[in-house]
Amino acid sequence: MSRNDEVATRLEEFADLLEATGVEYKPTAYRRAAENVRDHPAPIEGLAADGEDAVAEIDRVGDAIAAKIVEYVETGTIEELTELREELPVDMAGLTAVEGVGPKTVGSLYDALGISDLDELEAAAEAGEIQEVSGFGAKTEQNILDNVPFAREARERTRLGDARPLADDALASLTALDSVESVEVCGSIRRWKPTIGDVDLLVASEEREPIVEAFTDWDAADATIEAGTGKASVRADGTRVDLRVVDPDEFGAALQYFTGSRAHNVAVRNRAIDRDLKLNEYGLFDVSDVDGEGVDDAADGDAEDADSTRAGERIAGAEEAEVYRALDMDPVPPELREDRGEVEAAAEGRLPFLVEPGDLRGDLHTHTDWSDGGFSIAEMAAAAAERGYDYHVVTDHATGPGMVGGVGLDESDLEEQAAAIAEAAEEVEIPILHGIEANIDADGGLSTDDEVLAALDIVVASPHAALGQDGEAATERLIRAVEHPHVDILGHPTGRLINERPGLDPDVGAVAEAAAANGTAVEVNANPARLDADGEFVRAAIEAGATIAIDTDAHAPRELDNARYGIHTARRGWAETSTVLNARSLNGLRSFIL
Ligand code: DGT
Ligand code: CA
Ligand code: CA
Ligand code: ZN
Repeated sequence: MSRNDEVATRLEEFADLLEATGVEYKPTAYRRAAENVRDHPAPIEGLAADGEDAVAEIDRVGDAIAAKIVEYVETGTIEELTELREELPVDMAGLTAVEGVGPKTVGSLYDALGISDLDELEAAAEAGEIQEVSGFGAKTEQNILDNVPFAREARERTRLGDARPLADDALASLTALDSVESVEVCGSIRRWKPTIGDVDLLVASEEREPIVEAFTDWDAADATIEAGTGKASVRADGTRVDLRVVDPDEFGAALQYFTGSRAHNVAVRNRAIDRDLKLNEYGLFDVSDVDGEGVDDAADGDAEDADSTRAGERIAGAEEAEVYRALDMDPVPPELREDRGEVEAAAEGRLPFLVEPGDLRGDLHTHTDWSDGGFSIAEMAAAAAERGYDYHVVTDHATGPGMVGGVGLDESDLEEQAAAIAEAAEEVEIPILHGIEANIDADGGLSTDDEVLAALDIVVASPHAALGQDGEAATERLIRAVEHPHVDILGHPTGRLINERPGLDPDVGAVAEAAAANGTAVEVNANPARLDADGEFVRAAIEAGATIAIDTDAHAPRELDNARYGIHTARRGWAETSTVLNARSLNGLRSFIL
């Protein structure tokens, strides 16, 4: 966490506490200031060293807030914040993670019932105490009950998009060490799950201590949780990062073991047992010559420990792929390791030819400063060309419900934009297609007229409002949208925001069938806050025979690099290169969107 981030987080906490205690206006000022501090290009500690005036140069940071920032950078605390925390000793972040619970609600519930954390909130709701508080009713209480589990999980798990860059940073610093022979991420992050509990890293080396030491000294490590022989855990940016160091000849087996998932590993281990072999984190062993006593040299002697030995003849272990091959399987890509048929497929030689990084030829869902993007058509298209794409598609927002602040384009805006696109196309090396992101109404209609849609190259239709409707309504809504003759791509189908809101809960099989039948592609929105459709939805789409689009929904050039998250999410859904619309040539794309 940069110091700017840290200061911004403090200011936001300040704003929440002020709001909870009933203060008006000030909270908004603190939140705006926080946002600008977070985005400010210069390190805040440098400005603070130059004094309050330098800090107050940041947009929306007035003298009072600047003084608090300097106080925080100099002393590590803000006196007024400390007082507010004492006045309202609650887990604000945890409680406000519950949809519908804001700082004001937290303040009222603390005053009335002394509720200070998620567990107390849930218990009070279960006991029917919340509906008795003035200003609250049975409906609010039920909402709280429904939303606590989501909030709890959100507090415990980190978004892939936050954890992956952290893991990459750790990988880079470990790779730089002389004694490191190989290093890999494992666990859920290697399987590219949308959220991860902790980051797991594996190093192959003959040495232990220098690596553990370098790891606990890693720049991003805020605290060491534990450090032992060949094992350590640190906290970095609020996320736990586990490191294990193993011998190079055991690296492949350890990688297989610690990548998981547990269910996948059970299935693979059973194949080993069927062959009179033993698979554990140390290797794959032939135990046919080992008698019972020989095996039983583990510390505690219970069943699992008894298996965790190096007894027997090692037949594989240095390379992960050789572990699978020795079990008569094709090596299974990590994204598939969820025990959803991949073990059988690998044994029968019918694993999918998964889409790979580098397969994409263009991005089909991007924004510009014509709607809520921050960059011009030419800047975005040039960034796409720089990334080696063959074409670029601009899909700014259409007007409609869910579009706040008039960011959406109407018919005449789109005519103007068509001319601007033609002009921009002269400046960049790749063709630019003109599309739109239309809004899917609550009942599945589009808030853009057919003639307007017909004039465009490509139509992405996405839900932006009414995301709390029930599953049945959501299913009908999305089916109607994919049946629309002008819709080419169903954009971020559920509208979820990971760890923030669950989004729609449609019958994915039914939506997938409709998408396949109508020649509408299902988008994997690669924005790491979305990853929508998720792996399960993609799998349903693939099984139904639908086409997949992997889009970043970029609002800035660097967001085009989020494509990696979309690719790996599509892989979790068994998507092959051939089923990915934007892995096709421009001609292939054109014939699909006709
Ligand atoms: P997470 O961190 O909650 O997102 O999920 P994972 O899958 O990364 O789980 P984690 O970090 O607890 O452990 C990493 C992998 O190591 C896990 O996928 C499977 C393996 N593993 C860890 N502990 C055990 C264990 O006690 N038994 C078995 N069979 N596998 C384990
Ligand atoms: Ca993990
Ligand atoms: Ca772990
Ligand atoms: Zn959208």
